[in-house]
Amino acid sequence: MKAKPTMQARPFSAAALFAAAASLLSPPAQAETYVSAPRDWEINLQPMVTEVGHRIVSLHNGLVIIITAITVFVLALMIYVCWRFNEKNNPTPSKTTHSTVLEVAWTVVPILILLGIAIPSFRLLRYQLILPQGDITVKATGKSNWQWEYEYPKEQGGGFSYISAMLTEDERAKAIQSGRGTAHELPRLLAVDNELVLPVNKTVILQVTGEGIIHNFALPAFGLKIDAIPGRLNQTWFKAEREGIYYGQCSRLCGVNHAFMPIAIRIVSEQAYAQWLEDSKKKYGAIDAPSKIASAAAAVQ
Ligand SMILES: [Cu+2]
Repeated sequence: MKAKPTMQARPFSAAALFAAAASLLSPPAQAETYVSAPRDWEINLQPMVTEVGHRIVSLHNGLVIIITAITVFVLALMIYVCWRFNEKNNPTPSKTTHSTVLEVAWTVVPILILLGIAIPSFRLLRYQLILPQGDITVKATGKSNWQWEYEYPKEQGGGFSYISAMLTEDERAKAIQSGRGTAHELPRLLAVDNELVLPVNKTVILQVTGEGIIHNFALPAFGLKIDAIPGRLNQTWFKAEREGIYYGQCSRLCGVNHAFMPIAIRIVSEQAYAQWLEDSKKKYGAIDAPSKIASAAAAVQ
């Protein structure tokens, strides 16, 4: 499946023209990278790449069917009542004030509908909230200066942490020019300087916390959304099925730069991940001190 463009340039936008020109000048990327980000005119959920995401989509689709059926039923009922019981068609109105059968029915039927929604909904929550055995643990901290910090534990070949910040217009233009990625791969207001890099088809345990203010780590294509609360360690998990760049954003109103703290996760092959770990240890300066990441088992209990 080929990736579709996620952000289409608005006509006559100088920045977009510049970005397009820059992408033409940049050396061609080795292979097209799948990019998951909001698209123009998108009305549905983003294509999902995790099991939790697939389940969210099927629950969502089921709910749309139920909502549509209820709306059509109520509308049809109202139209029928307006026509059948108006003064012309029904000159002598009935004096009925109670109908036990009807009252029981309109109580029991909604209860059954709600139960039908609640059961799959709680099943999905359970699947989402009970952490499986993880292959990799990483920690994301929402900082008080509206940036994310990612930490890789030493026990898994990491032992470093780094800050991930949104690229400004200038930085983005430079990144495109330097061939780091195309305009499509580095969307405006979503591309960051240092992405969270993780391997494909591995269960990742993600620990999320905040520093100073409450943020929220949300990644639509993973069906992932979890609060980053100071003094609290939240945990969630995902297993991405496809390599690519996945964009999300802080989803808790957290202050002046709330709109400018995107989340970028790059899912790569296992070999590329091992290589990235090695390079990053040099780049970010691995420390020998024990990792600040709590062991998953300790945090669960
Ligand atoms: Cu935030």
